[in-house]
Amino acid sequence: MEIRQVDEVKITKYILKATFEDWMDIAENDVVIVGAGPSGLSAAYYLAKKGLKTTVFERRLSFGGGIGGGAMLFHKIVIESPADQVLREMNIRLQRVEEGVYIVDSSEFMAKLASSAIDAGAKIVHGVTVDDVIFRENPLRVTGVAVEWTATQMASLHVDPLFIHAKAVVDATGHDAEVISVAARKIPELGIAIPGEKSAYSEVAEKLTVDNTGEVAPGLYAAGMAVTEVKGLPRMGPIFGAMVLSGKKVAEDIASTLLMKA
Ligand code: 48H
Ligand code: FE2
Repeated sequence: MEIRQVDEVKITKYILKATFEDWMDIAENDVVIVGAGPSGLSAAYYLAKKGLKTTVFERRLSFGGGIGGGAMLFHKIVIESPADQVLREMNIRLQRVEEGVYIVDSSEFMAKLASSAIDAGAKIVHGVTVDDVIFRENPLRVTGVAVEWTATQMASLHVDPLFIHAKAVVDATGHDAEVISVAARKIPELGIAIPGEKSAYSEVAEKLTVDNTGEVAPGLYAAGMAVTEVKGLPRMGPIFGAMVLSGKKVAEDIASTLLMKA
């Protein structure tokens, strides 16, 4: 077998050139999604499918957020209808356990969610933490995010972030609703009060989470567990239908706003 020989410096230059071309491109977006968990990846899939330029920033070097850890590290996740339709679209195999209730392998769930979002056209960048937002007055609006390397943050280095524009920012950071929390604290004019998530009540939590998904301030949206935190809703435990449907709903809300304006 003849393996093509590539000089070390060429490897360096190809990587740098392609990386910076990408960063130049993703400095301006239709939508920035913070977090590549189930809600963020579902949102990215549906937004990209509608032709919106969508970038996902993920703090870790992996996909799936809480999917991988499952419940107490067990590798099965429960999904209920109608979220099974979304998983079927992505060729994720489901095991029916009762009418409208299914079990899915966590590894297959996260791998196919991520590849579906990427194939639809979303860009996912790992190792980047969003630690602030950009805003404008008159009219008051969130217009983007501040990004920093996760590694820089872990090393507690004093490094300023870079700024990224987006017509819509989605907080899909999970239980802590990190982006909305920072916006609520640093831009009190937005009038965001965060009551915090309630204890488990799965039967009602799934529907409440999906129904309350959407815009929390102009330009700033909540999806997934960030919704329960921001709206004071109960948690549901390791059942993920609402996460996927919340991602789908936020994508539909944003698409209807952005595509109407266009
Ligand atoms: C960049 C960030 C930042 C940041 C966090 O936690 P997730 O899986 O979030 P959801 O809402 O899509 O799914 C929640 C689900 O996993 C869950 O925990 C459920 C259903 N719990 C129910 C219960 O009762 O406990 O994913 C969030 C992702 C993660 O990958 C984080 O690393 C990432 O966001 N992230 N990325 N900048 N500031 N904060
Ligand atoms: Fe959780």
